[in-house]
Parts: sequence; C-alpha cells; structure tokens
Amino acid sequence: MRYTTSMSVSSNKSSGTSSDKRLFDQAVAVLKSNDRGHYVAPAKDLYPHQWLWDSCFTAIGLRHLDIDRAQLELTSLLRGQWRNGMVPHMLFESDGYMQRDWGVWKSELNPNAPDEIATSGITQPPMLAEAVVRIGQKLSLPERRTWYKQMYPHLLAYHHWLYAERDPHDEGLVLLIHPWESGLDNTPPWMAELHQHQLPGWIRLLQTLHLDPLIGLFRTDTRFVARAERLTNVEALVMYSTQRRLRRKRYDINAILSRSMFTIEDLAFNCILIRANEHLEHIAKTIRQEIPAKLTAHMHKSRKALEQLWDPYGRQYYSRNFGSHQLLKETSIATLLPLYAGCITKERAAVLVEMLENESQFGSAYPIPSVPLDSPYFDGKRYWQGPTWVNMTWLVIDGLERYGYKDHAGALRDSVIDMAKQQGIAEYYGPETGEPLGADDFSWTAALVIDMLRKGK
Ligand code: 9WN
Repeated sequence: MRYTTSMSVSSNKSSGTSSDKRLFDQAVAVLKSNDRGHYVAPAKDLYPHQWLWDSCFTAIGLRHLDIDRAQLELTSLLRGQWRNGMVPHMLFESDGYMQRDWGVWKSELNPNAPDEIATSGITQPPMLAEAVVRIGQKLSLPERRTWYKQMYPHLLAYHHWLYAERDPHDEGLVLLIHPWESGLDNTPPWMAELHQHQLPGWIRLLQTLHLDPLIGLFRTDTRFVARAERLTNVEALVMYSTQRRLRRKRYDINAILSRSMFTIEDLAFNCILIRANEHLEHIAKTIRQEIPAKLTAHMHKSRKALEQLWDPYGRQYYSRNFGSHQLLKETSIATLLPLYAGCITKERAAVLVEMLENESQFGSAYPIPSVPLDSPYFDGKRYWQGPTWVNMTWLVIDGLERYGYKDHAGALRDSVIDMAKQQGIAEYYGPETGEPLGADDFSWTAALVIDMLRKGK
C-alpha cells in the first residue's frame, strides 16, 4: 500500500499546522469564489448550475464554516424537488449562458416538475440524507430536531420515489436510466454497455464514416477541459441523444421503461441509497416519527439485495443490467462502495480492502483511482476512467472506519491532504502523478478537504 509510506513522511504530521492552515484557507477561498449566494456552483465555467450530490458534499464542508449557509445549500437544492418526490440532478438559474441548458431539459414537460425553477429530469446519487445528518451533528439536540423535522418529509418523499419509480419489480435495487444519474458518467460498466448495446444505428454510421470529429465542434465541455480528459465524441453524442429520448418521453418512467435503453442497477448508487436509508432511520428516530411500513420493507430488502450483485467468481460486487440481470463485470471505484453501504460481512469487506491495498489495482501513489490500474479501461487522465476523485475517497474512508480499518482511513485522509497541499484544489487528480486535472478550484474537493482537515468532526 504505497500511501502508507507517503503518510509516514507526511508534512501533515511533521511540519503540520501551518501548512494545514494554508490549505484550509485555500479551500475556504474556493468555496467563497464559487458561492452564488444560495448555492455553491461546482466550478466556475464548466459547472455553473446547482448539482444534487455536489451540493450535499459541499454542505458537509460548509457545516464547519457556517451552519446556516450549510443548511441553505440543502434547502435551496430542495427548491427543485418534484411533486412526485424526485430530487433532480441539476437546477438551473435563469441568466444568459445557463438558459441554454434549461432549454435542453424542458422539465416543464412533466406535470410533476416544480413551477418556480427549471431542473433536469433525472436524479443523482442520493447523498442528501448523509448531508442532513452531518449538519445535524453540528447542532444542539433541540436545533437538530427542528432541522430534521424540516428535512424529513423531503427525504421520505425522495426515498419513496426511488423505490416507487425505480424498483418496478420490487427487487430492492433501484435502476438508473442515464449515465449522468450515476454521477460517474463514463465509468467502465456504463461505457461497456454503451459501446456494446446502446449505440443507435445513426451514431454507429457516423463512427464508421469517421465523421465523429464533427461532433466535437458542438461540444461546450471541451472548451474548458482538455478533450483527452472527457468523454469521446461518440460517447458525448450518446449522452445527449439519450437525454433527448428521455425528454421526448416527458420523463415519464412508464413510457421510458416500455422501450428502455440504459437501465442499470448501479452499484455505487445502490450502496449510497442503502446508507442513506440508515440515515433516514436515524432521523426518524430522533424526531420520533415512524417511517411508513411500505418504505421500511423496501429499505430492508435493499440491504439483502446487495448480495445479488456479488460475483463469487470475480470475488467482488458489480452493477447489473436491469433487463437481463447480467452482472456488468467491469471493476471501478464503485467496487469499493459496499464498504460505505455498511451492510456487507467483515469477510467481504476484507476482500475489498485487499483490492484497495493492491498496488496493481487501487493502491496507486495518489489513491484511490476511479478505475484500477490493471483494468483495460484505465486512463490516468480521463474523468471517471482512472483519475482520483476526493468525494469517492471520502466515502471509502467512511466505510473503512466503520469496518475498523482506522489506519487505512487515516492514511487515505493524509494522502488527500498532502495531494491538495502540493497540487491545489482540483476536480480530479492523476492517480500516479498527482497532477491536478479537470476544472480548477472545484467545490466538493474544497469542502471535503475542509472536512478531512477537521477529521469529520
Ligand atoms: C453531468 C458537477 C457534475 C458531477 C458529476 C460529474 C460531472 C456532469 C458533466 O459534473 O457531470 O452531470 O457535465 O460531466 O461527472 O459527478 O456531479 O460537478
């Protein structure tokens, strides 16, 4: 495990506090510069809107700085909640550049969309309950109860929606309908599906005729980030054509599932949901509320259902195709998230920790890579196909602590702090070089570095 070595010479331990203080101030400055008043944008140019899980991670950092501002981050996210309970993955403001994206989604096509604000028509990993509880930890008991009472109906509606719409066969696993919902946009299991089964004929033709470079002319993301770090042109086109398809179906799940494209029971998303359910139980208990029996039944089923994603041959968990029930056997950072879910056995947890330690898998110099180093998909610069993301490391640290791997958790925390001291507050980092990649001054990196400097307390 290379990062243990780097921890032992860590500036964090030896020259300590002044460099910690500098990093803390730098992270605070990033959050301030991305603050739009009622939400913190993920990054200046590339990501001007409000995103679901970004706001949750950001609130986890903000709670150390200003509890009211942390609460506002979540209440403003909930302005976008749909009448059926869905919390959308993006909320749009109305000025200039942003208006274009609003038009792309047209959430008003669905009667459940809110009237006051335009949103996307899909969701993102349900980190909301975690953020609510982390804020709650900073409040006195009476204040916490008030906060939980305010958030509880929203969480209940959201979790209810997840099972009602996204678990149509009552299996305990929810399905996703677009790679953007996973939050890990170009992660190998999804991209394998995309290239093998989801390429519409006209896009395949474009590719055969080598016309895909033309698509590049219409892309906005690559104006801000190097092309080699993002989706390929063909993948980007599939993302947008899938989004158009969802829009044509007016985000109606029955219409969408009647002829489905991507329907994947995503491992990372389901692990986060399982943990979020546990938080919901804690919230309900604190405010002496009883979660409706139907939802409780779904929640219990989910914990058991995770085992259906275990592959005894590969000795790891995978995402699964909803229709065929075939496991999508590509290893990624999601492989480690059952640690965060917290419902797997100690033996299974030990298997995952071995993968984390293995230097040809997840034990890179700057951990944790989003794809193991020995995967055919590994590309140290490309977005979710190799780079190290601080939010993923944060989730794994939390899981390691739960399973008693305190030293591993501490080493990972120190490694993130050292990387940020050396390289700044980037969106993601080269897992072998530590080089900063993606957008500069990225909000969740800043927020979670603050949380790690405070050791989550
Ligand atoms: C699409 C905002 C979001 C993150 C996602 C990350 C990236 C968007 C994009 O940025 O996704 O939602 O344009 O690539 O993959 O996890 O929430 O930071």
